[in-house]
Amino acid sequence: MNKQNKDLANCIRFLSIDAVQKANSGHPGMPMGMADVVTVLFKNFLKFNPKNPDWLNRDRFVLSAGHGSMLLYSLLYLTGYKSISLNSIKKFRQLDSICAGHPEYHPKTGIETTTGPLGQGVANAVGFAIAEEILKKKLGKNIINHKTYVLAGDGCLMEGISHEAMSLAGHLKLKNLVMLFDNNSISIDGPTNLAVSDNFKKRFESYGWEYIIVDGHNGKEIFKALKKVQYAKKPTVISCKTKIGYGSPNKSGKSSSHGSPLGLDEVKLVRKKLNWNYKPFEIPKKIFKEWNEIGKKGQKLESHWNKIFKKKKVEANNLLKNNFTNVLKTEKLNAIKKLESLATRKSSELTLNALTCVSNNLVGGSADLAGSNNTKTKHHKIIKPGDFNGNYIHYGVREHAMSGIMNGLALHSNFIPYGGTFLIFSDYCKPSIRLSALMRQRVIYVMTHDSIGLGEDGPTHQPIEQLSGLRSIPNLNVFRPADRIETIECWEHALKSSKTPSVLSLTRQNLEPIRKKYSKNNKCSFGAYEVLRTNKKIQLTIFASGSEVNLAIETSHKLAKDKIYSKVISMPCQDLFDLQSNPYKQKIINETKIKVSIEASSTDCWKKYVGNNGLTFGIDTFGKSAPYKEIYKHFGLTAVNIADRSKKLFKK
Ligand SMILES: Cc1ncc(C[n+]2csc(CCOP(=O)(O)OP(=O)(O)O)c2C)c(N)n1
Ligand SMILES: [Mg+2]
Repeated sequence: MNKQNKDLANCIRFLSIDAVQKANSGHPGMPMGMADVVTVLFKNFLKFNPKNPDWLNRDRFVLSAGHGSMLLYSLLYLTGYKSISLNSIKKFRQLDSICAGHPEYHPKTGIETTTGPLGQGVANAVGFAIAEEILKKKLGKNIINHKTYVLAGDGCLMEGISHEAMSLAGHLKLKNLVMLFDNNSISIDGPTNLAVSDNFKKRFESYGWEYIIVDGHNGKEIFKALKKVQYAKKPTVISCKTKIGYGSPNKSGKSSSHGSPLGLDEVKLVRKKLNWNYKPFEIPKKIFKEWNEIGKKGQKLESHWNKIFKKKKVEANNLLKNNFTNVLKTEKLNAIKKLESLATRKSSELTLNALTCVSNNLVGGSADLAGSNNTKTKHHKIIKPGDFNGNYIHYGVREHAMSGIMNGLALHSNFIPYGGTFLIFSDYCKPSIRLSALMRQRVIYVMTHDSIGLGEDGPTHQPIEQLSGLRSIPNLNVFRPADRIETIECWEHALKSSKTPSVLSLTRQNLEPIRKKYSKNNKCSFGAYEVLRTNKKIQLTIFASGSEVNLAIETSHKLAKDKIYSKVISMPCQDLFDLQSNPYKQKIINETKIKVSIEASSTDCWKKYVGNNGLTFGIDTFGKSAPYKEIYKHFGLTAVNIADRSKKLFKK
């Protein structure tokens, strides 16, 4: 590194060291090790404008190794982002500081995504890169032509999600994706050779990536590699041989610099070693100015870009729009005209069929289950290697990466990604679903084969605890529609929820229609509503969702014959119901003392509705391998059994 770059990089090092020291917690090693690499990237290559962090055509910089968050905060502060002040850096890891322990996504801040769970950022970056390519096709390459850089560590690359995501990236030939691999051969437990002996070069090359190895402290080598990737034909990894904790006489190259403050004595020694004669948090004016100049370069780039964009602004804005209301209204009317027994996965396909007829930014896909999840319609165009003129991604059997990639697609601009798998495999998606919710991203998970109703595939494929688990994730709407109309309404709500991801839990088996009259209102948006009442005055409330609403209706009629009158509440979304006004909730829940619930799944999340006097009909063991009607019988999920047992509640 030349003197100027060394000074610039040392600003990052010392801000990181000092912030971690002050917080008395955090990870100094990575920022110290990668400071040289990111200095060259930000100074010479990265296209960004701190004055407009959300500039559409900016290069995306994703810090997948989120524990090195101080590296990102230092860069954002030094280059002039308003979001990060020196004061917030001094409050690193403190309540409500933007400089949180791990980067937390906020629009217009320069923090592109929430990272920390290792490997997620790699999948997000693949999503950004796909989004860039699709948008480029839509708007033209003089308007969209940015790169996505992702900084990943040994940990990210050990995680399975990175294998999935990088394999797909190579297959699709995402040439604008660049990984900066912090190849320091250290993780928490010590040297990585305790656990890994991958040949990285062979690994990346087998994915179809270009592999460049550089000394991560040699400015010229870093520059040369970054220059080369500007003309890449494939995704590229720049494998940066670095020293974790660079500059620390006693801790560099050791895992002891990974995740704890260096300690005041060691910090003094680092200052001496790197010849940094400034106080904690002090950035010498001259170097600070240089960093600021680097930040200012982007303003010119963006104003030049704006001139080109202006000519196409109306067209572009139209292309970025999502308008579904009319399509879905027509779809509801069509459904009423043709009432038939349908699986909700099929109803979802019909809805998608209508949605994909009109222009919008839906990007569909499935993890190798397109035909089972019914995610692909005849209007879809498939995204292929090097050909992004499409709106459907065959993710392959890569559920985790699919979910992380969808987060990237949603974060990038105005795309609404949806992706399918079996509900049981939501467990393979969970870490990314959680991040969709935490980041408030409109990602739609289409999860079919949602209960024992899938039948013969047996207990390995029959979800039991999945719905309960998903429902307990904050800011995630879990929908389980009961028929075609409900499926349309759940899709509508999911599409309109710009700050909340959704799971659509759909059946494999056919269901009889429940809603037979057109209603303008989206009843599913209330989370729960009445679908049947056998008398004006009732003694029993029966809650059910999805495939069990019909069972609830059958049970309710059966009980009426014995003069036990009830109402049936379809509850397609517990999360939304819990947000309703108190009077609405009281009306639904507290009309009768005695309540039962029916859902072919874990009964946990129904207990709060039925209370102590009620019964929950469901399954709290593993499922069974058999034709589905037999499994329902086996678990007592029949109108006869439920009616009999409910009746007993009145004899006490
Ligand atoms: C999914 C996940 N598992 C475990 C962790 C805990 N963790 C944080 S950093 C780290 C080691 C990462 O090693 P590396 O990427 O090489 O980072 P370095 O030590 O080089 O900074 C681990 C295990 C995590 N953040 N995410
Ligand atoms: Mg490492």
